[in-house]
Amino acid sequence: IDPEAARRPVREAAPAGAPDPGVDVKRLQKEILAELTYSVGRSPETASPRDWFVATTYAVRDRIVDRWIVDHASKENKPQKRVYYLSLEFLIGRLLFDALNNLNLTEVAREALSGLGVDLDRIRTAEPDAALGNGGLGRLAACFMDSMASIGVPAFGYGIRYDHGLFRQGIRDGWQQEYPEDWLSFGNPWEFAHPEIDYPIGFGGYVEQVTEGGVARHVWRPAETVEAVAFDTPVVGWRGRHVNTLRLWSARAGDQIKLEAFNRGDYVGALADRVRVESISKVLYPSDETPAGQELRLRQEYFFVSGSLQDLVRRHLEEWGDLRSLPDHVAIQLNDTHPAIAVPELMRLLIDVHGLSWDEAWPITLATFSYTNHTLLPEALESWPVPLMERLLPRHMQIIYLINALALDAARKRHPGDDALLASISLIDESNGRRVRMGQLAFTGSHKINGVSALHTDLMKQTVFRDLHRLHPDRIVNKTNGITFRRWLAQANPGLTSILIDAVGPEVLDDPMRLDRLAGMATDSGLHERLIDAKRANKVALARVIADRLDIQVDPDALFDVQIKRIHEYKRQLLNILETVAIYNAMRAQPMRAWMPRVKIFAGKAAASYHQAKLIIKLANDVARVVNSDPTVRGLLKVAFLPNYNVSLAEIIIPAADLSEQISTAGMEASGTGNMKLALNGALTIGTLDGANVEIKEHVGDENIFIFGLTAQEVEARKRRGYDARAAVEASSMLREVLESIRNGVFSPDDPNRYQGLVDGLLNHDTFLVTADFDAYFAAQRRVYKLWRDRAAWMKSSVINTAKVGWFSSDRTIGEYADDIWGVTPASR
Ligand code: B1H
Repeated sequence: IDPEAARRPVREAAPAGAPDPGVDVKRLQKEILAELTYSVGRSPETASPRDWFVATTYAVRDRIVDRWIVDHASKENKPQKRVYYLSLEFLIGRLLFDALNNLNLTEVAREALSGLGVDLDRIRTAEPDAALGNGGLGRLAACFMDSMASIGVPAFGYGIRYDHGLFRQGIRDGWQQEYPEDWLSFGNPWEFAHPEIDYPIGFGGYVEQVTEGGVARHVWRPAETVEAVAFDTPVVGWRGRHVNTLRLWSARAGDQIKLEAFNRGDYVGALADRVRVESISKVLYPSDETPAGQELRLRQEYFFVSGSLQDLVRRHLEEWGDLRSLPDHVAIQLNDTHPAIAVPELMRLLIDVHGLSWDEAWPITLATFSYTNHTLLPEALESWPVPLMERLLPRHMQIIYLINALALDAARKRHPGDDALLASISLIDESNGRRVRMGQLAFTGSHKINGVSALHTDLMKQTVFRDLHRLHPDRIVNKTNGITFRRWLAQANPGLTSILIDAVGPEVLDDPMRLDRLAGMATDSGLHERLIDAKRANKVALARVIADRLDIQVDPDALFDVQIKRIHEYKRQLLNILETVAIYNAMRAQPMRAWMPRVKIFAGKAAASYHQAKLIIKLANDVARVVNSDPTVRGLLKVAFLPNYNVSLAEIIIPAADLSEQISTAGMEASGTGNMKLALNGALTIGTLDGANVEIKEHVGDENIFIFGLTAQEVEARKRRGYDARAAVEASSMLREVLESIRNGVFSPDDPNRYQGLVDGLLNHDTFLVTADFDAYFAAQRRVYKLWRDRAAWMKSSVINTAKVGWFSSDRTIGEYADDIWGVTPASR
């Protein structure tokens, strides 16, 4: 391999979509056929779409591997500093079009396959949707991997290779059903198994003090050991310039104890043990914002953290020979507190295994780690019972106590007598049983702590980390989230992309800030027409999906109003449903008024044990059934709850959306990233001043977004005063009517009491202030329809949305992490 040649871009700026003159369609065709024959073992005559998908993936993967080897395998070529992104979730979705698009091979592959009588779009859907994550946090990790490879930040993503990703959601009689997800059942052509890359991961046991040459040392003697085995997926960046690695760990039982059991003839017992040990990497916890709190989850966290740290320490020693230089060459990002056990684990490795002193090890640890906080919801802040930690990770517990003692001593010196401060920064929560607080641990062990939007970062400083921030005012920084435009614009919406290329030039593919030039054309009627056509085609495609999956006919010319995200009370899907009922009532009362047709589209999963969220799904489906079968509103209003929301479904819904619902209770959504994807694709936002909505508003301008409702401060004040929902409902005749109809069983004639508890709950303790914001939300919806009637004005706003959200590219976000947190210089920014 000639490293220089392999590093050369596949092709410098050329319009997307045009076949690449440098790469022969015939050559790719030959390669696909060879893979089909010799790797898949099928003839073109008998190959299924899946076989073709696998063969195509192998052919594309080969091209990535050349560059990958250059980026990874040569010691002379080692990067100055690498980033290690530790995340329990990577919601990557399908990868074929990612790779094709980034290598500029999409059209070449389309032609190559079509010459073989195969439709690329058909085999695209044969790829399973890798759902190794719950929602925004996991998808962010996937967007970051794409951006790091694109702007040239040498990086490894480290996580778990779950056998089963997020459950598949079915809807039966309106109720969510969970079914196991099986993405690996037909193999995974993207990954390279490395059974030879394995590390022992210990659990339980005891800690021994040994003295060697007069020096006391701690040795952890685990009771059991699991092996972490590496599976690597290459992550190719834009134009194939850089390739990084997503290394996921799978659990494998070590064999020693087992052999003993076999020798005794107890092979059933030995196998049972193996199953138990290997269960660590079996399934993703579908909790999202409510930590599972189960021992298995803690085992997962330690398992992948320890494997990852052993791996990166080994690599560092091979490359640089001395652990004292670790922070010069390694930056470790903790994606929320899920990997926070990395702080004591690195201390353990440095001190117990590699012989450094505590005073040497601590500055290294602090300079190496940084931590991203993703939520302030009190119920989402991870903590583990001390007895569990002592039993499972006895050495780590000792180290945590010592970190805590030193931190508390230092704080006491600066703030003598401030017991409240000490209690709040302590790694141990003494208030309900003794628990280790993972947020305080991650903060104390990191040189930078970041929030994910400006508002969220401010609130972090005022709430959870108020006292830690007082002690370390230089640590908290903001890094507003971003999304990869390559997936969420170029791949998901090729129609819009080619219009944008015509309007502002192909350079927009490399530089999203160039979208800004579109603003000057915001009133161009020719542009409007093309955009309306492209959007309509996307809406027709979505309408087909709705018809296929739900047997509901929707009008592609209606306004598509979408709320797609995890189902959570704070995200307030309920507020949206209440408005739906209100407008339904209004239409029935005056069917002859000139209503603008609309389609309300919902999608999202609820945690399996989250009863209230599941009831909200049922309500959405109950309302849908009644509305969709009512002839009075036929052609005016349709409601669709699309099952099994995942990355692939998002790629269909987002390009077809007109209105984006971002209506969380202010102060509760840390950032949101769907809000960015929808605005980029030309949807207007109806939303609260929460998370990144605040910054989207600043970018697109007040006239091009529908903001309503209480601010975070006002929410705070209401709650402090004690909010009276009954009074609010009394004051709004419309809301009263809506709640009464739901409470009385209008939407649940088969079980008229179904929603009594839900409505009474709202009246008695409306924790998420749904009733407080209802009137403002309803009024904002009316502003939406006023603008929608004036299509030129609407399109102007839509164009400005697309034009002004270039800043929300995850390339920008990663650039900021690189500059301010990691100290890495991207090679291709
Ligand atoms: C976000 C989570 C999360 N914040 C616990 N917190 C989990 C917490 O399995 N668990 O225990 C899983 C996920 N996820 C989201 O992160 C925020 O709600 C969004 O507002 C934000 O955009 C996203 C990415 O920063």
